[in-house]
Amino acid sequence: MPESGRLSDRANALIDLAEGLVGQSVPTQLAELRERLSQPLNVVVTGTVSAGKSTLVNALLGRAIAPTAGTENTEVVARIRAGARDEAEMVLPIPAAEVAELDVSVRGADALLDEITLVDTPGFGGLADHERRSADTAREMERAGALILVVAGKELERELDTVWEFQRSDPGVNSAANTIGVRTQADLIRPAPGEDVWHAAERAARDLRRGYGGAVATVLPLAGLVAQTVSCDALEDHTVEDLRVLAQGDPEELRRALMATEWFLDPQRELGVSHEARTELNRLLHRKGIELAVTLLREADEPISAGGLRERLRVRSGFTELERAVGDIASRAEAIKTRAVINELKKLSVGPLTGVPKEKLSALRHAVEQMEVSDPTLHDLRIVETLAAIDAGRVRLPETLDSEARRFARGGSVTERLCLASTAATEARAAIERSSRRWSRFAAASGGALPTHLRDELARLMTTACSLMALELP
Ligand SMILES: Nc1nc2c(ncn2[C@@H]2O[C@H](COP(=O)(O)OP(=O)(O)OP(=O)(O)O)[C@@H](O)[C@H]2O)c(=O)[nH]1
Ligand SMILES: [Mg+2]
Repeated sequence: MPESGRLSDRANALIDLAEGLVGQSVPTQLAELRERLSQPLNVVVTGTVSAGKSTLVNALLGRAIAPTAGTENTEVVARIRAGARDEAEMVLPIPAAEVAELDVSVRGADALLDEITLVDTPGFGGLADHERRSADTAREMERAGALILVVAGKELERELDTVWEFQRSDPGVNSAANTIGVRTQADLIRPAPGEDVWHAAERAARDLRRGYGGAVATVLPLAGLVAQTVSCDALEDHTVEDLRVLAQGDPEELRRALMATEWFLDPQRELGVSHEARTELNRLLHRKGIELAVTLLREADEPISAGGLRERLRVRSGFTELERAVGDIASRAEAIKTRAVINELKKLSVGPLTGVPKEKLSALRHAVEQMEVSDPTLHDLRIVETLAAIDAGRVRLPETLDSEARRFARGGSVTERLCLASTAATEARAAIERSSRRWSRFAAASGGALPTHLRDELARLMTTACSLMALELP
């Protein structure tokens, strides 16, 4: 089996080995595993009807491909992946009754689609035909490699069930680490008196995370429509000029107009910006997004350029954080898929399989276990998962240990992980020893809020990571 090179090569070599040992007994299963490994990771976007799932998908793609609307809209599952042909324009409307699902290939897509396939689903809890659509979504969950749960209000039992089902469907692979919660429509959250809107959004996201208990480690607030508009380059310079005019006008007048969409769009109203321009602004940002943009323009010490405003909206909408979280999953896609392969092979190796002698099964089991414990990338994934479990329990590690564990979880070179100034092996060896001792002490120390099993697990993983790193040194 190759000791170096891409993780997927090593996983394929493991499947080769399985083929030699037990192939005749389970040929289709092994072919499926190979197929799964070669495809991008399925990231399924689900949640309540009309929460803003398709809007979020478009924001991540940087193109408005998935249809969005104010009433139940996504009729079928849409699988959006990188491909040779560009089918983005032909997507809809296709009558739901005529197709079971849509497979949309996007050419020249964002690098994100090299690693993942985004799956937009109709979600749960709609009115029309909701049994069938919910069943479609549930089926999609079985093929999910990661989950983005989009929620626009308080947590619902139904959504939590979905998360549990996902995590239970493949226990060694799916966890809080590949589940992202998003509290969307963050712009519509009503702040407490004197509270900043964004502060209120962060609070709502925290409440949601608490509501979901240990199932979701991260819940990010997102003003989805603003995110989509900025990410899809739809906020043009002339629109920014209109926002500037609004920002320079009478603040009280604008505040009152923005209290209701109809008031803002009232043709009789004088705000210095035409009715058409206001309609366009409302389509792109919604009244709350307009309010946010105007506030950003007013608050700036120096005049902001159009590009500067777009950048600030990107951050303030929560999109920067979301993009980072999804990017993290994309960068771990190969490891997540490999873990799934390992799990399946492990299940096979427990047997019995018709016509396969016990010795061959135990040879397979041995090879699988060997890869599981010795592969640095898979090992990093376990650190990620343990950190997610710790986050989900809302416990904090001591600062130094926390940042060290997160550095290890990100992977990278020995120098990066240990945060060293030089690449000298002697220095690295000493740092590895120090780190290993730190984690052994951490394991031995008792007390604190962290549950013992998580403390032991993390300490064990970190000391093993140190040993694996030492092996990398010349
Ligand atoms: N103000 C505001 N509006 C949003 C946000 N996200 C989505 N919307 C709007 O909400 C409506 C529904 O958004 P979609 O993205 O279609 O929602 P969905 O969850 O895909 O809906 P279905 O596919 O019908 O379940 C659209 O009009 C969006 O423009 C947000 O964060 N803030
Ligand atoms: Mg939708």
